[in-house]
Amino acid sequence: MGRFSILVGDITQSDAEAIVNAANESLLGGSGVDGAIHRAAGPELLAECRTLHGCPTGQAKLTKGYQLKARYVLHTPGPVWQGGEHDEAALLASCYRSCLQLAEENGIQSVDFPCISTGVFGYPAAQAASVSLRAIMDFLRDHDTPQQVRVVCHTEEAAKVLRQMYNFWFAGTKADRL
Ligand code: AR6
Repeated sequence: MGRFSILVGDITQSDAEAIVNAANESLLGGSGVDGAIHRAAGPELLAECRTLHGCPTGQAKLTKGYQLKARYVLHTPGPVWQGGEHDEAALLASCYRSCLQLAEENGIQSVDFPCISTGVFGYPAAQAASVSLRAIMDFLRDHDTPQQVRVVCHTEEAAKVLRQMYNFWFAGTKADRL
């Protein structure tokens, strides 16, 4: 197994050292994966989030995982999709990078990501997949920590988009066809 993989599942059940929460700038919870993570972690997570006073889009903040299996949660507000010409790609890439940087700073060796911004925030799945893969693979190329990064997709369809994108850009598919 390499350092990177794509799977289908419920990120609240993840056994990674840290999971990423696709949050909003308030960091005070919401629907989607954010709601699921807060429900699974219990009320102490919200209590710690209240002490953080929010987080700008594209940045990340770390909390404990409380009742989750994951020891930590990396909270990052993704960009709201506004058609693609409002810095969405740079902000989305920055979410992935910020989480990985924070993981590295804290010696966290395994991180599971959801597909940030692709639900309520409306980022088209294929475009988000290409941005997220590039950001993750660039970081892994340049850093030894974390040792393992996974994207946990909620649906098989989302995983298929990511796998196709990964195979095209990073698994030699392109070179094989030349
Ligand atoms: N495990 C893995 N992935 C999941 C899970 C889960 N349990 N639940 C949903 N997803 P979203 P966003 C996927 O809407 O677009 C919240 O209200 C989902 O299928 O959770 O970044 C926040 O508070 C989708 O692919 O996050 C913000 O206000 C992906 O997670 C806003 O929504 C992200 O969908 C953030 O919107």
